Amino acid sequence: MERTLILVKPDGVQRGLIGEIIARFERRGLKLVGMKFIQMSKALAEEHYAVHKERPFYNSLVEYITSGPVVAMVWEGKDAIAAARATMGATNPVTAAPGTIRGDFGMEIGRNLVHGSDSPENAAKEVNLFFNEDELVDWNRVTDAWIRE
Ligand code: IDP
Ligand code: MG
Repeated sequence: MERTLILVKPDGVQRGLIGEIIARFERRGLKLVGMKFIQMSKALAEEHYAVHKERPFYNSLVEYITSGPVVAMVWEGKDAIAAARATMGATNPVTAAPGTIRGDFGMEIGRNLVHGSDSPENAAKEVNLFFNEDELVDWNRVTDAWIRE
């Protein structure tokens, strides 16, 4: 079973899209195992986006992600990372497919509503960055037999 870190970014929160965004992961069949509503510090943002440190948009990215509260979540499932990223859509909302979160609600790459881990290695790092082990809930979902073969 794979886990992925998902963030509803500050634009998603400010625009009242928290429920809409969570619903898409939930109804897809991913299982929620952790969730918190936080204001990210600059230090947390810099660590989270450390891989982008040399990119020209790094400073504005840190500013964006710290500009208001975010919802941080851990979702679990078979191929959770790829499934979540497919549900999110392409990084640039203009080219993201309709039906995806970014394709349905976004207009610009710098306001693309959600973050999702992109590999098992980064997912493990990001989950640890945002959550302590005791904040992740191990629970049985009664519908699993109808979601997984
Ligand atoms: P991802 O969020 O789809 O994984 P990444 O390439 O990891 O995309 O980029 C991280 C975030 O940086 C994006 O979600 C977006 O908010 C921002 N970003 C990426 N490329 C650009 C750009 O060219 N201009 C401005 N912001 C960008
Ligand atoms: Mg990324």
